[in-house]
Amino acid sequence: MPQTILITGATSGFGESTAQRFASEGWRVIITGRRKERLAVLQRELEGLYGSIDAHDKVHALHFDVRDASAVEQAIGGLPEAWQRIDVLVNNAGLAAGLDPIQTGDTGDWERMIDTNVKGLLYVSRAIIPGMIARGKGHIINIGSTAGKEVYPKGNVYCASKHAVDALSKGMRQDLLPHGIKVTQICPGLAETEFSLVRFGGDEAKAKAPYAGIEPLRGADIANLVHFAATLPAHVCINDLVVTPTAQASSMLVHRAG
Ligand code: NDP
Ligand code: 8X3
Repeated sequence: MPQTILITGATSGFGESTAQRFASEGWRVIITGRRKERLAVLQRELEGLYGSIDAHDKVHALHFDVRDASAVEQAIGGLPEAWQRIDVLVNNAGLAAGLDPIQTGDTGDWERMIDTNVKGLLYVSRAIIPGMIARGKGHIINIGSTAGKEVYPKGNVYCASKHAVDALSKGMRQDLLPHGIKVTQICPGLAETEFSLVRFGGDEAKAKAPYAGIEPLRGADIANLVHFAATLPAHVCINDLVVTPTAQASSMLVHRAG
């Protein structure tokens, strides 16, 4: 029986690339996100990767907002029996909203980031962990950030939310230790996805600026690392993995061409 992976935020960026990577390796993939249309398109695309007549059993789409605790519970609790055994959970859904000094930050942006990046990750994990405990096996892969390792100017609340992911990854590893569940955190630096477009409210010029003059990370780079971490022998667990473009030494130290 192939293994099953559930990926939050599979409608773009790291999550979409991770779904493509695991589907192309024959895993059963549960894709989730808020954008229903994109989920439907991705589901069809992924089903095409299996090249077999039973592709319809290989991809399952769940449509929910990770900020809505009862929607999370209903979606995951209501999974058909054949999809309830989740071997790997990738807590990837997340965002930055705005880049403002603390004194002028938008409180709505703060709530979106904390509710998605911290509370959403908790709700999804809470819904999936009991099944992993019952089976004595599982792997949780949290997508943190270099912003969870150091704070940069105007990054305040986004950085705080990713520092929370760092703490929760450690806390999960401690609490789940007796249950044989692996917990890995992957912390990327600058990566060109829809992340900056979301952060800057759709302003394309502002969204391109962080990646100017460098070769940023791409979704496929992170998907490779998720796959690597998820396919190590049972006795080996990567705890924490920080990955940046070669042109980046820290949040504020980036070597740009030109
Ligand atoms: P994208 O914007 O490309 O993807 C974000 C994904 O999260 C989308 O699929 C989106 O789906 C989903 N998402 C956002 N909010 C919600 C929500 N409330 N409920 C459900 N799904 C949600 O960005 P990335 O791929 O770059 O980001 C993925 C993760 O990686 C985030 O946690 C981000 O903080 C982190 N990260 C990103 C880095 C970067 O430089 N790009 C670097 C380090 C970490 P939908 O809108 O359909 O719901
Ligand atoms: C995303 C990396 O540096 O844009 O988490 O905050 S950064």
